[in-house]
Amino acid sequence: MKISPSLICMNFLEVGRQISVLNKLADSYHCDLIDNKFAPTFGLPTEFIMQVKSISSLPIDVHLMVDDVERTVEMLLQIGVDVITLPVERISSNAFRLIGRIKDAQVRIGVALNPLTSLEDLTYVLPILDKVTVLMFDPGIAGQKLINAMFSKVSALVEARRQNGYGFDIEVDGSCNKQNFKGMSSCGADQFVVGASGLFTLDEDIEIAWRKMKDYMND
Ligand code: S6P
Ligand code: MG
Repeated sequence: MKISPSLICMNFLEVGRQISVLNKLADSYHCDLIDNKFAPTFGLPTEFIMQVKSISSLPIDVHLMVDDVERTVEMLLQIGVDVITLPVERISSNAFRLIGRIKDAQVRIGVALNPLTSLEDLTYVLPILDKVTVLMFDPGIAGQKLINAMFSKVSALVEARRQNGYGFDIEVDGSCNKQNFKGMSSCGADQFVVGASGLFTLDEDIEIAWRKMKDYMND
């Protein structure tokens, strides 16, 4: 099981302190990049991602929620991030070209599915992915209610992986918190993006917040 804090949910007045604590606890960082077109808000600036990179050696996973995927990928390859998670809904005309470009740069490749996107859209690409991210609610805004039907999407993905012997990780993003964690993990998810409800609002002190998160995960 791997835990990836969603940095857009952190306390920006405490970035340095929170990152220095999370560096010792988290498995990777999840950075939402949003263009206010694909999803209705703005995400983290690339400058922020570069600064986090300068004070951490944890893998940085960038979750793209943008229309102009190709241009954004080029920027991220320049920065040198570790994982790029592409929006399935925006890559249909050049998915294999784009994935090839990312793989050639030795960067791990994930795709994220909006709640309405079905797994069939991934059939031909699943064998070459490092990670699939199931969005548990519509993209862009933190703190929304989880869509229950997404649990069966996670289970179907676990089954597809088992049947075909694929190697991708299965990540859940959105509303991963005390209420939903057990359901997510019993469906077979192996990577958990924790945001406002699952980590950052549990306590002002990030170390205590992390402990509280681990408590509900181990319950
Ligand atoms: C949502 C985004 C997520 C959120 C995170 C919010 O579009 O992809 O990464 O930042 O999931 O967490 P929470 O606890 O507010 O649902
Ligand atoms: Mg995200």
